[in-house]
Amino acid sequence: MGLCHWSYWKPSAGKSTFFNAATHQNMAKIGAHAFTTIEPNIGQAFYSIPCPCAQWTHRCQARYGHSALGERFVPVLLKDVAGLVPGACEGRGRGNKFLNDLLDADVLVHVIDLSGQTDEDGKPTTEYDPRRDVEWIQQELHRWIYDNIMDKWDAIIKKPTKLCDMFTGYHTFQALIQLAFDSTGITEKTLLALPKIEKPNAELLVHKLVDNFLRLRFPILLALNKVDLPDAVDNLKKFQEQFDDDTVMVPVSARSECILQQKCKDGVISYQSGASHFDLNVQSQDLPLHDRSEKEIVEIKDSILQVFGGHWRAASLVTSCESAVTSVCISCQLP
Ligand SMILES: Nc1nc2c(ncn2[C@@H]2O[C@H](COP(=O)(O)OP(=O)(O)OP(=O)(O)O)[C@@H](O)[C@H]2O)c(=O)[nH]1
Ligand SMILES: [Mg+2]
Repeated sequence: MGLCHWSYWKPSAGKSTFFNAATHQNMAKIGAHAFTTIEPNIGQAFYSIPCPCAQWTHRCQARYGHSALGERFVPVLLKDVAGLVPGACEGRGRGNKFLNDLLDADVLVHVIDLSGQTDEDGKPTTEYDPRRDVEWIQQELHRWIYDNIMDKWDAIIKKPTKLCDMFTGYHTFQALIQLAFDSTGITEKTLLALPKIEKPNAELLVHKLVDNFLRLRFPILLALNKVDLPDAVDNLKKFQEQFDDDTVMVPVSARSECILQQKCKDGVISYQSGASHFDLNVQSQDLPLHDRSEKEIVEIKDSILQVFGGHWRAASLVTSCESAVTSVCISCQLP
């Protein structure tokens, strides 16, 4: 099994729907109200990497985990956790229990409701700016680690090397912690001088250190969900304008993907996840399709597949983050 990816964040953003689509199962319960998920759902998803045979005329004969397009599927563990609400680090919602649930993750998938129809607590609203979710969630993560450090500040001042130990509890390795200190410019000399630094300056240094640690320890993917709803396209433009190329974000409609997968299981269409089209099966063309059902897949074709191409980009999302993790490992000179 490869990396662990935790699909997370505020209630009703579509985390469980995303989980079901990525794992090709209907395991997670979905609901139009906040906190449908309490206990985490854990399942296996796949991402694709190019198989060497993609460059040959003949495809290799791998029996499992191989597509006709010359891709290999690599398994990853995906976990769908309960929603996070602002103030979690002060105990709101499931509080620190939620944050502690994240510790086993290698990559965090931030599922965002791009339609702006849910507020930060997951309650129905209109015209909510989903970019705010990126901010407050990063603040929650930041405060979780920052507060843990500052709670022990008196002890750290007495023995400054203890500051390094404060990061060992986040299921990481020593080289990554070292990299966070290096990128903040904290040397052994800086550490030893810590007791003499004025408190506000020390706080600034710790904020910078926590930012660098978070960036390295928890690469984040933004899954911009519900792209099928009104306002989502306008909000997508705002995201593209505000965030730089280093931010990994992909528009998705987890609900549409679940519908296409189900229609495929029912034999109505032929469809491969990630493809930019589906074919109506010859046999089903003769069948009288249920009106609503037909309308639904025609809408997905027109508003999702034709606009966003192969919209189900969980695979490429994960691949992008895999490279983020790999680059951290390379920077840390790990195998
Ligand atoms: N239109 C649309 N609705 C979606 C999409 N994904 C999820 N939903 C709907 O959003 C609502 C919440 O979905 P869930 O997957 O249960 O959300 P969640 O984030 O797991 O919610 P909690 O477990 O309560 O934190 C449900 O009514 C879903 O049908 C999507 O891509 N498009
Ligand atoms: Mg859920």
